[in-house]
Amino acid sequence: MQLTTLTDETRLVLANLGDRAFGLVTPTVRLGVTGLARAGKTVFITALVHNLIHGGRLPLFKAYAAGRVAGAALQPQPDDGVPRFDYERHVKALVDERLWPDSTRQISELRLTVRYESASFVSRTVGSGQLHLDIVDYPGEWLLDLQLLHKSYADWSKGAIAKAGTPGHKPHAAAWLARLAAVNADAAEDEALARELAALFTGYLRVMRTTDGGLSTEPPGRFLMPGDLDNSPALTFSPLNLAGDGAAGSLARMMARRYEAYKSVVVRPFFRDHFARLDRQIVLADVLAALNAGPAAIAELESALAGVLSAFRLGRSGWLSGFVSRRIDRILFVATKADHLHHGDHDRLEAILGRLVARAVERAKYARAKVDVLALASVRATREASVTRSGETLPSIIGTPLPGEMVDGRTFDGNTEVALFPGDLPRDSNAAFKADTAPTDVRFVRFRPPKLERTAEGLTLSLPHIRLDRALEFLLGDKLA
Ligand SMILES: Nc1nc2c(ncn2[C@@H]2O[C@H](COP(=O)(O)OP(=O)(O)OP(=O)(O)O)[C@@H](O)[C@H]2O)c(=O)[nH]1
Ligand SMILES: [Mg+2]
Repeated sequence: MQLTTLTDETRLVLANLGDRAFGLVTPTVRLGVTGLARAGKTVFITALVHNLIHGGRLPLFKAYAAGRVAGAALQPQPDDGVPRFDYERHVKALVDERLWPDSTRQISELRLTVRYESASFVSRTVGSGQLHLDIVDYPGEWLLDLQLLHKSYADWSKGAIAKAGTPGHKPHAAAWLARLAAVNADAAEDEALARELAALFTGYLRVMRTTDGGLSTEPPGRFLMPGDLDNSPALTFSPLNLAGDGAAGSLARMMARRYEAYKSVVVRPFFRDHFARLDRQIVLADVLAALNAGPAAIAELESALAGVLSAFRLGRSGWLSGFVSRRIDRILFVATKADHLHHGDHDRLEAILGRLVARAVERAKYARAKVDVLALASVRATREASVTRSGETLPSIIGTPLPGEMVDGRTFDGNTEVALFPGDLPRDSNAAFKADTAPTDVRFVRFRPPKLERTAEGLTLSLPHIRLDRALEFLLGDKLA
């Protein structure tokens, strides 16, 4: 996909030149945290910052483990027009109240400055020993819109209506589809009708997001997470059954105009300001939730991620091309919430994720970007134990289920722990993708964040995690060499 206008390109070049100029002072890494709704972006960002600021256990993050990281601190962020990531509130919720953050409703940004000592003598004597890490958090829904950038209104309409007719969608789309069938796209434009269709269409998107584990990935993302654009015309449109391009003044033309406005007012600036300037990317996917919902959800996740990832510029930049346009030179694919499984199953989770993003991995390698795939828990909510049942020893996990979660017919109150055998992922990762297989038999209970131990002095220790340090090493290790 290309950014379509010349001005976009020009602005990007200028922004990147600006970054470079300032970069002469302190090197900066813009890390893209990419993931659909509920994938675990906000928790990941919070855990990353918390571990670096509070001396977390990060043995595989080499510069840090070697004692070369002198400190990390939040600093004023570079973009004045974007709210600050509310790190303190998220930490307080996680650590003090043992609550997960709410779904993100607005964009926010943070800058973490890492002070370090270079491993090489030469850099140590000349190097600045500082690295800025800039990260943006946003509602996962918005990411779905990147697929729209290269789609015309006619193509999008056709695709969306076809999708709504598929078995998993049809029952929920019935009211909207029935109304559409009675609408003549060539009739005169009509604001009341546009509103009615947009409302019915949004209702369908909303139901899809709350059924089957809420894994539906139909854009436009702002219909469900409008941010500050609620009720604006750019958000009041719907696909239509189109005969042709529609005459001037027709409903079809009106809808197409609004669709294009949505792209130029909402999607393109979001992409240009936050994604087109990334240096590195971590792509988070809730593979376990998709596995739990079955092969259709896996297929949906696969195609949504492919659509999203095709929007990014990958590749190692030569000094000249790197000067003109920034490219993503490292990309890490991560299956989040791995603490829901016993560690014996983490390899299988990685294998399934690897299959899911295989095409994106190929593309990245072709562009000579460095790629890795990892199962991770940003915040580890469980511990492991072996439980013996009827003479059989089962690798189990122990955690506190969220209030209202059910395990074996028992409803939990949020204060009681349970030991649970989560089940095994399929040995053969292909099995998860076959349309005729049942959902994977893994028990997926939502746990509360962990209770943190305190030191003798009453200080809380850092948030526990699984392989957050490996992720940090991949994403930042070479920058602190
Ligand atoms: N057990 C466990 N649960 C996690 C972890 N990370 C995320 N979760 C769960 O996943 C939910 C979603 O995580 P968020 O970080 O809010 O996801 P997000 O990608 O920011 O979602 P949006 O803001 O909706 O786009 C949380 O409320 C937790 O229930 C983890 O490391 N371990
Ligand atoms: Mg979030």
